[in-house]
Formats: sequence, C-alpha cells, structure tokens
Amino acid sequence: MTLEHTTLRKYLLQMQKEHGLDQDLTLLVEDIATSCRIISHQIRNGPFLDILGATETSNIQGETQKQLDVIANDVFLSHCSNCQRVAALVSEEMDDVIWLKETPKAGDYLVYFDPLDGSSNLNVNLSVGSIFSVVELEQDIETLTNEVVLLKGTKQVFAGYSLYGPSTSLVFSTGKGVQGFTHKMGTGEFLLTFPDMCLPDSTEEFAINASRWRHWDETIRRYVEECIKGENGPRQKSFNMRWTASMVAEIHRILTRGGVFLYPVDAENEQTGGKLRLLYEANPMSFIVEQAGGRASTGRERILGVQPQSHHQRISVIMGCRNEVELIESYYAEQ
Ligand code: AHM
Ligand code: MG
Repeated sequence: MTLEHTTLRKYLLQMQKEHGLDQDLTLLVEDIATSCRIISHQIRNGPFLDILGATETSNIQGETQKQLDVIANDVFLSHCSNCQRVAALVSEEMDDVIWLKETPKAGDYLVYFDPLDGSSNLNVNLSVGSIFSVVELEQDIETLTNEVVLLKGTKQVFAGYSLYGPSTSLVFSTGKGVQGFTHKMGTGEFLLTFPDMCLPDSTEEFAINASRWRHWDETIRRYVEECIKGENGPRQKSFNMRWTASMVAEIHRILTRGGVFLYPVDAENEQTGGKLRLLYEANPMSFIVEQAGGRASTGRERILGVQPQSHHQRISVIMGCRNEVELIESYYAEQ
C-alpha cells in the first residue's frame, strides 16, 4: 500500500498562505533540504568515494575534520548562499562568520549550521546528522562585526535537522509545531511522514555519556543514580538508557518515543562551558524540543534565553521531556 503524503513544497506553500511564511524563507528551506539530500547521498556512497576518513586539518575547536565534514560544509555554503536575503553564515566548521552582504538590512537572514554532527559515527556506519537554523536581523547593520550574529535562540524563525539514518529525515519548525519529512529514495522528494511531532511530558529513558561520571557535578550524579536505582529508588520506576554519540539521532529518538538528553557542563569541559555549541547545536535543537512541547535548559536557565558571547560558544545541554528537565533544574536549584 502506498500512502499519499504532502510534499515539502506543498507544506511550505500552505504555511505561506495560512501563516504568512516568508517566500524567501520558503526558498531557503528548500535549499537547506537540497543540501541535506546531497549530503545524504555522499554519506551513503562514502566508502566508494573514500571520503569517510580524516583530513589533515582541524577546525577552530581543534577537532580533526573528516573529509565529509568539509564536503558537507561546502554543500551548505553553496546552497544557502542562493537566497538573496541571507546576510551571513555561521558554521561549526568555519573559524569566521562568512558575510554575504556588506550592508545587511533588517529582515535579512543569518544562517547557522553544523553541517555534519556526530561525524565520529561515520566510519562505523552509524547515524549522523546536520543541524541548522535561521534568525532574522531586526535592524540594518552598518559595521560587520561578529557581535551581529550573537543573537538569542528566541530569535530563531526556523530551525531543524536532517538525520542520515536508515532513511533520511528532515525535521523542522517554523514556530508552528514540528514537522517530520522523509526523503523518498529515487524521487528527490521529502514527504511529510511525521506531522505535528510532540513529546510526552514524562519518560523512562535518558541519554548521557556515562563514561564521564567522574567529571559530573553532584546534581547530574544524583539524577542518573536515581534513574539507575529504578523501582527501588526514589523515582520508583525502571529507566532505560541509550547513547548513540550523535545528538541528532538522540533528539530524533526522543521526539519519537520520549526521553531526556544530557550533555552537561562538567569538571573536564567547564573551561569551555560544555561540549555542545550554542548557536548551531543547542539553540536549533532547543527550538525543536520546545516546539514539540518539551523543555531545553542548561540546568539553571532556558537555553533559548542565553545571550551568546561568541559564535563558537559551548554550553551545558539538558533537553527533552518537560518533567525530567524540570526535575533536574529543581535539583540544581537545591544545590
Ligand atoms: P561534533 O559536533 O564534533 O560531532 O560533536 C557533537 C557530538 C554530538 O552529536 C554528540 O552528542 C556528542 O558529540 C557525543 O560526544 P561523546 O563523544 O562524548 O559521546
Ligand atoms: Mg556538532
């Protein structure tokens, strides 16, 4: 049986008509979708093209770049530059902000992306993803400085991710809920397969890299310990744990069946503020999680409300089902 699904274009045109979604944003979303389709193709053919390995270079955060990190970055760069409203691009893989306009105007777009997140999964053939978001400038800009791109996550008008798993998903929000599309192989189309994705309030599943236990603060240890104690502990229920080392895969699982994802600041990463990056990892994912009815926090404050200090800033991340995130926040408040 073949089901009839709404195409990405049909959905975007409907959003234009019913919610006044900007036409230029529609084109930009389609260019982002194209980027993801191309990257998906490159990943799936990676072993034949010999592009799964490392390059000789490191990115600004001192991490070795995979060849596919660089390829995916180039794909995003070229496609996101198509839209005449895009003023600047900020990527995990580029040291500097890339300015496309000399005198950006109010209403122009800033695009943030992590072209290939979780790329340590590439050569073991596990899921990776791309993360992206768009912010609209509120005023004309006279001087191009990095401060211009340091806008809070609450300013995002669009955010999403693509998951390169058994199938290629495109999940995004324009601020009207979360929609999940799947790339239909052989057709070039993304079809709306998971409309209005939403999170339950509660969960019995958590995701954390438990090998970092020795670095965690008291609050994270307390939370995880209570989960692990299961029925006999204070939570009085049995918890399951998952860790795929790919935030996109993790958040997609959580959107699908609930859960909470933690990559907290800890004793080892506190000098940099955490592991995950605010502008192109934490903010887009927080937008999606909140739009799906969940909560996204540093443990002490809402991620979307954090004022960025630099464009590669890192931050503590705790997101997913509302009740779990609020419980962890309450533990931090007690500490
Ligand atoms: P990356 O942007 O360098 O790929 O790092 C981000 C990834 C996340 O997707 C994932 O949650 C985390 O790093 C995994 O970290 P760890 O190696 O500690 O498990
Ligand atoms: Mg990343």
